Amino acid sequence: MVDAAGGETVGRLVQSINKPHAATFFGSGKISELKSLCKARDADLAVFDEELTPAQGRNIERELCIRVIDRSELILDIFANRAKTHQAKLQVALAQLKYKLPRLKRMWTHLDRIKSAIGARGPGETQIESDRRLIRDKIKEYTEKLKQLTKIQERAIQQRKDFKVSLVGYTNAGKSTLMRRLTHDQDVYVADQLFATLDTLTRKLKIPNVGTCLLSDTVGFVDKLPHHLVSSFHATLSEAREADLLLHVVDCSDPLLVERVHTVERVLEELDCDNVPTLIVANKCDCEGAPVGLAELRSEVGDVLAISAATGEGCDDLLQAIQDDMSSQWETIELFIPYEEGALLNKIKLHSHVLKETVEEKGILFQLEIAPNIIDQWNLRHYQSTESL
Ligand SMILES: Nc1nc2c(ncn2[C@@H]2O[C@H](COP(=O)(O)OP(=O)(O)OP(=O)(O)O)[C@@H](O)[C@H]2O)c(=O)[nH]1
Ligand SMILES: [Mg+2]
Repeated sequence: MVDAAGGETVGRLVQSINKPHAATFFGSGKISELKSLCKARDADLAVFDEELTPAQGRNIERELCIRVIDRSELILDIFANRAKTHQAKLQVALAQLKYKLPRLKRMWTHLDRIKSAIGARGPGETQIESDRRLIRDKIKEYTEKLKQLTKIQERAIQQRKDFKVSLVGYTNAGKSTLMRRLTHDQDVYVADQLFATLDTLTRKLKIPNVGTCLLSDTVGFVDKLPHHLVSSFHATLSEAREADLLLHVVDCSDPLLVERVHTVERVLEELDCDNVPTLIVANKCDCEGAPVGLAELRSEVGDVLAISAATGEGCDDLLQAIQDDMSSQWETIELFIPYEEGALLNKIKLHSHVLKETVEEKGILFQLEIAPNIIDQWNLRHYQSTESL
């Protein structure tokens, strides 16, 4: 993950501990070992793959004499670098401010030293207070802005009449590649990097026999995603929350795929998306380790759809599954369409399952199954037969 932030890993130290040391996370022996390693490899930065408390960060930094960051800060940094749109930037900035607030003291430790030298509560203290106030004001402002954006976005999504499908999943699982494959849109950004996609992208997708749906590609999740970031991304993930169907894309060549699936499920729950019908799509079936992963996934979550977004294998079955899901939500309705509405007659036949067709003097009486969104879109209630079902 350090590479994703533009850094180069020069050394690694692992220790399994049941309970982290309250003051320095690792015990003093391990911290000395880490200090020597940092010196020997001339490291500029130490990254902890866990969240450190503000005090731990401060203490370790004092011991190592180099900058120390934790997993959350690293993830926030990657997100900050990738954010392109106003909304994504605002979301990351908000998460960074919330992260920073309890850690401000650490940034003022140099003033602490001066303070002790002159023996008084120096300017550092007041500066921290005013910085804290400034950050709190900004957090309030950004939260308000994001709330507005979320509202606008949710309203816009709810107004879309089409069936909505969202791609969700762990970062690098192949969501954007699948989006590209299904929509034939070469502009979808695909990359072998963490968090390649930060902004939701929505495209129309034709589904044979049942009309169009809206397919959205969303930001990928990761283990121990900073909590502030998850809450900030509420707006970006409106698409997933408002979806009629979620496609949970899993990289079945990933040895940690079962953990990844649970991570994604946990984040979806946090984002109130856990009530949306979900289909697990096992991607990267063309890869070497895929059969083992696929078997493991099946024993964990039951039957899944195996595909390869790269080669296209299984994608027709996926379209069929979307089609089945769309049509399972169809409504049975009886409509009387007069002959003068010839164009509508043809359109209806094309986008519904006609159960019964009775030719009458002035038009045709249909009993059919059709998507609720099409009924609204074409104002079909207007043609509903009085004896309708
Ligand atoms: N072999 C193989 N590679 C794939 C497949 N699907 C995607 N990839 C590769 O996996 C990497 C990640 O693909 P993306 O589509 O960017 O993944 P993503 O899920 O959108 O990732 P984020 O946007 O970071 O969440 C890229 O290098 C893709 O080329 C597949 O079916 N088979
Ligand atoms: Mg992507």
